[in-house]
Amino acid sequence: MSVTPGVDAPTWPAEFAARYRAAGHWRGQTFGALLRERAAEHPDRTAVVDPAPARRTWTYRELDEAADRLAAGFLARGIGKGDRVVVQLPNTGEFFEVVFALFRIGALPVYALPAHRDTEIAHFCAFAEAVAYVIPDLHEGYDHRELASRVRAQAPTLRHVLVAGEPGAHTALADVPREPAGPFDGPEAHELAFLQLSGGTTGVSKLIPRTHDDYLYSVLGSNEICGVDEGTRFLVALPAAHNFPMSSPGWLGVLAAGGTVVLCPRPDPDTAFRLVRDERVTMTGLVPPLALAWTEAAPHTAYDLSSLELVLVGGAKYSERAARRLEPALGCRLMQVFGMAEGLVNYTRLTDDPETVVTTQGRPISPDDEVRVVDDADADVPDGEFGHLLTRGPYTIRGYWRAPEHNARAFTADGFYRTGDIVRRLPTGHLVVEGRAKDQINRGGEKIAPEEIENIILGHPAVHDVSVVSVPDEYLGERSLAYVILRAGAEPLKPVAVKRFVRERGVAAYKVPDLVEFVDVFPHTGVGKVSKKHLRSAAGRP
Ligand code: AMP
Ligand code: DBH
Repeated sequence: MSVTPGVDAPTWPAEFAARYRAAGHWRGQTFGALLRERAAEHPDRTAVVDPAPARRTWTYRELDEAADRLAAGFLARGIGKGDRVVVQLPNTGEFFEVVFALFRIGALPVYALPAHRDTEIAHFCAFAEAVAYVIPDLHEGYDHRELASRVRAQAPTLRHVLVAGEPGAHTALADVPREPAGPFDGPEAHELAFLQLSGGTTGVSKLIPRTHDDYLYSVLGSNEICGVDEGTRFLVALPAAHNFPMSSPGWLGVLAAGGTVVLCPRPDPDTAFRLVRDERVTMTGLVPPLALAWTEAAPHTAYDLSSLELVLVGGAKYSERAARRLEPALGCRLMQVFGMAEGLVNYTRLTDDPETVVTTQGRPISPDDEVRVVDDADADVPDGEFGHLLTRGPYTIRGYWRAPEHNARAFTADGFYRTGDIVRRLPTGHLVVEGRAKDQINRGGEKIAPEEIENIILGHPAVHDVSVVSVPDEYLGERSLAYVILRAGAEPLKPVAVKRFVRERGVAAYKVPDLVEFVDVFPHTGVGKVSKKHLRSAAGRP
């Protein structure tokens, strides 16, 4: 089940690839080789700390060797180069053993989030034609083994379910044979490293194909901007599988620099602050609602947070008011980050003046990131004016995985990615995110495609039509609201019944509508399609 670059996933035209190599952006190194290099340089330094339930650590040598042995075990089980493996692990040490083992043999992790349920996992397994699915046994009280059994029944390509913990009906990860490391027919740096998930605007998440070369460039660039070095102790507070805590600068940046990754089982201030104190954490990345919760809790905490040097905040718009409060409350520096799993990442800089840090979402990592701000006809608008953000560059994909029709809409003919974000560019190059043109809800950094939820609600026998929109929320930034039109003569429903229906169809809990309202008619546009814009303004949104 091999992968053909340029066919399964569009890639950079040769002249661009040559330019990015010549500039030194693409270094020809794989993630596996990078870990090997760090392990050779300082084998005994701590790479990963998993504090819960009992503190476990991995030195660079231990992580490198564990990845080798597990890689050999995967090969022995018939998992090989180009195969897709859905990885749904929480923030535990096993996550790192598994993904580095897969990187080493050139199998591609498909990064599911712990919150994903039947609908999402079945889609990833089927669409990616995954051969294996890696899960925890129980996480936050939820039994992933049962989820795996249901998914397996519908996913013909899935040959292995591997469980970190008690395997139940499946195979224990610990029982994958750990042969001595062999020389592997590993990937080359220009080949794919993994498939990341898009937030999605249509019914299902698209898969984002990232290569070793392009991703490492963004990660090493992030390290430079954030000042990551071997003394960095980075707390992974968000799910490790998400692009932000992976690469901005994230755990991959920290491992690339020889620092220490500290895993946080839950991001609430009490759990996280204790870890900051115990592990002398210096850096972390948070979504705005968490940053606010930390800001509010910090002045009252008994834990010593003085090791914290830098907190990155991104994933959704961080209000200027909240941003102003972070540094005084936490006693560390703030950096805003505006990124996307498709590529482009912007940071405010440590050298920026304080006003720029609280009022902008930063500027691109690379001088070779091409940014255009355009009107509805794709004509450039002057700096300072609102427009659609388009981007192209050395770490922005040229197309989603096996999605030619969607790619034709999501990319311009000359390869710019249409981010769907509405921004303003300042003369300094800093971007201010002003809104969004794409049909998506950003619930505190968790992205929801309304269409996916609308399709589920339409399956309810009493529902005639539905439109899911965002409404402003003080804490999350946005929440979701489902306007529902019932069928004539249908039994009246309660909002809670609609929410239960969505939950029972098996989707991540953050996608269940926060609010449900029953209406007789939607505002319609001229062509008769539901006008999301009207619905949003009816709900008090511009
Ligand atoms: P995804 O495509 O799921 O990786 O999500 C990326 C999207 O998250 C961006 O296109 C923005 O819409 C949003 N986003 C990320 N960071 C920020 C930020 N700092 N401010 C506003 N929106 C953001
Ligand atoms: O929201 C995101 O996807 C995101 C935010 C900040 C991201 O992918 C990133 C930084 O790398």
